[in-house]
Amino acid sequence: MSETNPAATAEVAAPHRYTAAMAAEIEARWQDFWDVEGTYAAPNPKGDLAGDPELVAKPKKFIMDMFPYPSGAGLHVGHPLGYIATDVFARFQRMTGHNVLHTLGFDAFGLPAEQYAVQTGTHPRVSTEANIKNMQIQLRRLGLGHDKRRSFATIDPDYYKWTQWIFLQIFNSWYDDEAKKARPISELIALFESGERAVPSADGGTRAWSELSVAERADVLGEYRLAYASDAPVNWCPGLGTVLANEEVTADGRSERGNFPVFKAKLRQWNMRITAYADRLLDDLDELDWPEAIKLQQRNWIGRSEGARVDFPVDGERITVFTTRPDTLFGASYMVLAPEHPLVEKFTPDAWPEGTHDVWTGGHATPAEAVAAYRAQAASKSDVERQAEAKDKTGVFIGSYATNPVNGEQVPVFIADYVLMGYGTGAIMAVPAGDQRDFEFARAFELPIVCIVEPTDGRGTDTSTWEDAFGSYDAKIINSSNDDISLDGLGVAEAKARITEWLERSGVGEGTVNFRLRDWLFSRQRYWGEPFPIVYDEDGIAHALPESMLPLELPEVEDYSPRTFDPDDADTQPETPLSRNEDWVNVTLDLGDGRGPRPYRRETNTMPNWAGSCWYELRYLDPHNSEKLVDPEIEQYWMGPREGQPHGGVDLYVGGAEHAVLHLLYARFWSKVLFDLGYVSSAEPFHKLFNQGMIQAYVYRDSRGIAVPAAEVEERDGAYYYQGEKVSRLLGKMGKSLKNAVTPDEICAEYGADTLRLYEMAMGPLDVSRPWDTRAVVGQFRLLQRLWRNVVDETTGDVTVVDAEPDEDTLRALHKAIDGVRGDLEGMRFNTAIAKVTELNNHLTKAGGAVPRSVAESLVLMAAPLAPHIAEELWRKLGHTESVVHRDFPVADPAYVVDETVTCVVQIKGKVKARLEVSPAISDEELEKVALSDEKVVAALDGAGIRKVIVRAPKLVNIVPA
Ligand code: ANZ
Repeated sequence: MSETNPAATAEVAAPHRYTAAMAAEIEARWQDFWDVEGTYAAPNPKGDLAGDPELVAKPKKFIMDMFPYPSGAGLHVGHPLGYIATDVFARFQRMTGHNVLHTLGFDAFGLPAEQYAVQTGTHPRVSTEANIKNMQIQLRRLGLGHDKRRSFATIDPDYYKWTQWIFLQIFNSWYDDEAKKARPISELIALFESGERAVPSADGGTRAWSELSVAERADVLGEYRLAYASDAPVNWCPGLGTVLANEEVTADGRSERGNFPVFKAKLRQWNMRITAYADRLLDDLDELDWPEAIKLQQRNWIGRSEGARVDFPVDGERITVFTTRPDTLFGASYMVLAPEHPLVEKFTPDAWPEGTHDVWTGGHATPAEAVAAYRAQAASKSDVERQAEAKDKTGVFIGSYATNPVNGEQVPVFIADYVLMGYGTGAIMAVPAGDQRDFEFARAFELPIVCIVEPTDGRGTDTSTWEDAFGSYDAKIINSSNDDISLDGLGVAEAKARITEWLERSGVGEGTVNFRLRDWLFSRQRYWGEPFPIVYDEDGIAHALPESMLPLELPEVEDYSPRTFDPDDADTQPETPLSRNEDWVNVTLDLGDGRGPRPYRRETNTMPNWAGSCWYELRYLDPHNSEKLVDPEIEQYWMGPREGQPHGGVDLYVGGAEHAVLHLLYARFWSKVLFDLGYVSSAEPFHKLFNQGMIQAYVYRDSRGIAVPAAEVEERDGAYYYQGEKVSRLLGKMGKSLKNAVTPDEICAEYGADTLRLYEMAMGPLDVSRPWDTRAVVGQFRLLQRLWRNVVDETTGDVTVVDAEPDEDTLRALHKAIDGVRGDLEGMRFNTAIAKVTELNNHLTKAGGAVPRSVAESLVLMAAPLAPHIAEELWRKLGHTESVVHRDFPVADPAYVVDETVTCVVQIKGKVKARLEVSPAISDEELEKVALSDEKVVAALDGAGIRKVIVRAPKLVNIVPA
């Protein structure tokens, strides 16, 4: 799809025309100038970045992008959409009296660099730093007004020193449920020592802290620390040699990458106790200015459910279940444990009880055999697959019965994979009449289905005729009474309250809140991540490194790849790359704890790639501080709470919606810990969040379905051809693999960065996805050419503006534009702002003649946030010696903003009786009032009553007299 490039064909007759060559020259010159001058430096109130006190005294704006991963592929035009938007916004804020902090760092730990290292032997640092350099060059060309003094990469030891430091603060803290905040672990130890707080023990008895061994104390504290190591069932993939996140496992229990089997294995892993913050993470969402869709995703992810825990006795022991519907307890006709539930062995007898139903045994001779076989089968499935709705329910009876506490009935206990160990208590009471999964299971295993809710859909109470469960919350409870309590006739909410009260009174259960949120698995068997600042002594007890030993730098290793194993050998264990450097792993250290130098073994896992992005906003504030993570006064200045932002935070954070739960939840959690411990005044990292849409691109495929280079496709009569062969066209993602990537460099070379910026902003509302169309870019280039021509003579290069008063028409056009553009930029409606600038520019072009200086200057100022290079150039040409960047944005004169009027015709019985000058925006009601009170109309009606008034605002009123 080639075309003639108007920019390239600069006419000799117009040597001062705005062309691609001129844009390139202007842009490079101002970029250099801004760098040298430090135009975008945002002064701090103190410290090494302190500066201009007048600027510091202004209200602040902290405007941030989700920082990029420096990929080897570089940027395509989709990537900078958000960066350009925040830049336009930041520039506008600078021009409206704010001290603006806007910068960009790099999120540089992560898998791709490591895989590249495995393949090529290049150290991940080398390839990552090269990628960062390349990206910096690409970004610089866009004219982004970043304060470069504040940029960093998460792989810089000066940065990850503080990531490790935060880890230590989290490790050395516990959550006080009463105070509802994190506190230093030393305070918990003091409470244990003084006896103010009982030391928990597994058997429920009491123990004195002084009598515990060092190892026992470590174990107790491990139950409280906000960062703790535990043996958790994780997805272990021997074929890849690593554990995987749930999202990396396919529906049939294999690795997304490589298609190897994945097993559930218990491995010692680091976790973050994010669950302690579930309530606060939920509550504080209310006050954030975030898209509702993202808030909803976080709420669902945290998943607060109110319900009850109920104990079902079994042979003197008990199984505790979590249910959201304790009101359905009378309908619980069997129980299910997750296959991994620790009580399964205990309740699995040697032989099947007398009269065990054949379908319950799975054909196995003994319960133990049945359990073992079923467990093996369940272990090879992912949680997602186990919960899949449309699958046949499987399970097996374990040979024991429990007692339903409300009616004393003996109910059989099963294991089934639809019950997950990681949720609630890992055990359920099954109510087939009310829960669809239980219903399907009951049908498959021929279990009783007791009707305990009166169906409202006419199906009747005979469950043998039902085709599915009746799960409604708007129905009455039936068949639910014992000697002590009756729920019959109650609605769900009331029945829940009543039965919960009864459970508590009878000592068999209690009301409880359950969260779907799980603790955050925080270790990876990887090389390219932050090392843990943790060492183990000879007894295997974990110790924190003292702050003086940070940063703990990544050691060199010979081989970055994970060790892989026989893919089918579930009994293997991962071997971390860091463990291969024995000199680094085994060390003698004096931790300063009074124990003197001792031998230790370092932790050899690394942190997940989310760690570095959990707190980077704070480091932008005070990037060179070697004493503190961030100076409190500086943090307070940029992030502290203020009116309308009760939890403080960044004023605007722009990024993709795909980070709804992971990054945004983790970052909120770390903020809250740092807030509780008194290191920051903001309890939330990001006050306002905005999700930009995606730039999509057409993907062209040949008859085999293979993508062909989009740039070489030709269009003929609505069909598309590549090398003469017809190809299909579909809108998709942009990327190298789809052969449709367009780079910002290409567009900058062809038209300049200002054109690219305008085009990206003009494509549509920022939050909507839009297709890239290279052919349309020229439209914005032409706008800039016209803007240039309104100020500069293309032949002589002279400035053509005149010191004359603009005419009334132009004044109206100007002030309307100012008013509109101001509102649009503030509201991030960049596309409509550009439309208004275009309209004004066209008005001037059409009016012909020289443009009055005052109008030209306003126009340039309005264009400055959007197209900063050409604006800076024109501003200087207009005779100014200071940069346009910090000039005041024009303010509209309200006298010229009011709409012009339109003429409204008032008819009586179809005859024109009056003409009114009214606002084009007048409402029907208002217009009717104005018309009926008009002198001429009153006179024409001459006291006659009115039968009907037909109003078509703003142009017509038709009155029908009585
Ligand atoms: C009895 C019952 C009757 C239930 C009924 C539902 C409907 P939410 O709302 O998502 O929190 N459940 C509890 N623990 C489970 C586990 N580990 N694995 C699978 N399912 C589990 O879901 C809570 C409900 O999911 C609980 O309430 C329980 O089933 C089930 F008419 O108990 B219910």
